[in-house]
Amino acid sequence: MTNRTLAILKPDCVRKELIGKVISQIQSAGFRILGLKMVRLTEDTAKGFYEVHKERQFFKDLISYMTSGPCLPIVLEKENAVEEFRKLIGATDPAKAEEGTIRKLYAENIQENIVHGSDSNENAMKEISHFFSRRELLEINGWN
Ligand code: 3AN
Repeated sequence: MTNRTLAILKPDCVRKELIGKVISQIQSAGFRILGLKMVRLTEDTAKGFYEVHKERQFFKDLISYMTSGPCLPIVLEKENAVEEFRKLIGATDPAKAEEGTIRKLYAENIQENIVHGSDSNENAMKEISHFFSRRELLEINGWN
């Protein structure tokens, strides 16, 4: 089934000037870009986005990293987008990620891991709506 996922090129991706390389790899893997913007997360947005991790000991560090600079939320479409995108980015910990994956190629460590990908269709829909209104996606490519 064709579906959507939310990618975020995280602040380390922007700082390391890897935006072009990572987007190129995403497009070469057959994902279609339905929406893309550059934003600076506020503390509240970052906390809302990562709410599932709020009890974890790394939560505070995660929020300060994700608010440390601009990032790029991107709405992607493909057959089995969620699963396929997680394959393309590799494991959360780059040391455990497969060769050729985005995190294996570019990520520093388990926290500064370059890119986010939704982990289920349900979360993808929620995460997309954190950053993109239906109206704006409808305006640019007829998708709502
Ligand atoms: P993924 O991004 O692979 O879905 P999650 O959802 O478990 O991984 O974690 C969300 C983010 O939290 C990760 N991308 C990473 O930045 C950070 N993170 C996850 N686990 C750790 C950890 N053990 N130590 C530090 N940061 C972590």
